[in-house]
Amino acid sequence: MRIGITCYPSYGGSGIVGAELGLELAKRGHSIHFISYAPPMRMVDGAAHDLIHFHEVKMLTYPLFEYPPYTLALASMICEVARGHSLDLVHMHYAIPHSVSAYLAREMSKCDRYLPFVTTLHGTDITLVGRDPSYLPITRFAIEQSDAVTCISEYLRDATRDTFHVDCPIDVIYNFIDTEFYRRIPNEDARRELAPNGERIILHVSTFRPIKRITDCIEVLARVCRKNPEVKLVMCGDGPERQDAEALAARLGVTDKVSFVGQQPQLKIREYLSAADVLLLPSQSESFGLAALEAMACECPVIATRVGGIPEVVDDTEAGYLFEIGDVAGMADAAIRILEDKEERERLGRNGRDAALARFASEKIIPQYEELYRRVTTEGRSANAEGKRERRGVSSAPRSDE
Ligand code: GMT
Repeated sequence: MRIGITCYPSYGGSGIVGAELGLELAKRGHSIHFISYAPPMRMVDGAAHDLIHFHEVKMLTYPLFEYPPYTLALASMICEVARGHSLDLVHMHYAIPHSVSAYLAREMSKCDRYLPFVTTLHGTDITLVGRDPSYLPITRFAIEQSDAVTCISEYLRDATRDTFHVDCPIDVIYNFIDTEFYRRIPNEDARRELAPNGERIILHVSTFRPIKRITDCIEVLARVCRKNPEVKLVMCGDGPERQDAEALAARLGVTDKVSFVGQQPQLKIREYLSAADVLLLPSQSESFGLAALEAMACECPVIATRVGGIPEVVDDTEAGYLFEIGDVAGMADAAIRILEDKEERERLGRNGRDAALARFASEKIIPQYEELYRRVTTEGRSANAEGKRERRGVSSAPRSDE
């Protein structure tokens, strides 16, 4: 198939999933066209591949535009790429504004041919941004107009129904992981670099947004240090909360126990996960928790919050331990237990790896997307043959904003 993919090209989870999906589909022989304002991060990391193309959305800036209309430039580009490369469908990651652009592109192309679009919802496009009154009506419209909608966890599917009162089908397709790439590769040099005196390592990986509650990592570290000073916290990533976390570390007297290593490429993240004794993910909200899955694949136990889709990914007491939001005392106690007990670390690590292989391996998840694509393109072809497409059903359920 010839598939267009739009995602944010940044370090965020939806961008990673969109890019990785494209790379996996190309491995399976599909021709992939990324359409965005910059190449997706993981596409840059990944090996060049004949079947992978990138189309940059360029935008005229003009003094009249206080807010340049990216949605329109993206719609134009989707339309052009779809025509020029005979795309079978386009797949939008994160609804806002991508699915609105795809809707416009489908309308624009419709005299030629029907261009189906799939929307994958990732999290804050529903739970934070999409539910804001400024975006709610257009997000609901884009969801309803999608030829197929997927969510990355059951939690997010339910949140989508609760927030938007849509009754179109929503498939849950879990995020996936390349278990060949993400596996524990012991590397003593890397471990020594992070913990030169043989300290145990707690790792955090995120975008350092407020929703990630990274200051909780510092609180947990300070509590762990009181019991076991032989510990290091490695903070991987970057974002708006970094300064606050650094300031808190100084206030709590643990600056020398924490390393902020910045944003890192995949190879380095695998190295950190292979060296780490525990991954700490104290998020306020998480629709899936890709960092937890990456840790599990690398046999690294997970301590996380019991929020959103995390319990669907991390089996509490099997692959790690889950706590209420802000329960830094509970998280610290669990970390101390895990750091002190090699057998427990290995048990949790093994279980995490087994779960990653059994439930989230690319080989298990990518075919679900392929099946969905077959479905929407078959429906699209029949609509095309009829020369028209019935307007997609609009929900009759009561709406929270009406
Ligand atoms: O950061 C992003 O690109 C999207 C982000 C979000 O804020 O919605 O991440 C979401 O998508 C990831 C990949 O599917 C999930 O692993 C994250 O749990 C999810 N984040 C939230 O729900 C807060």
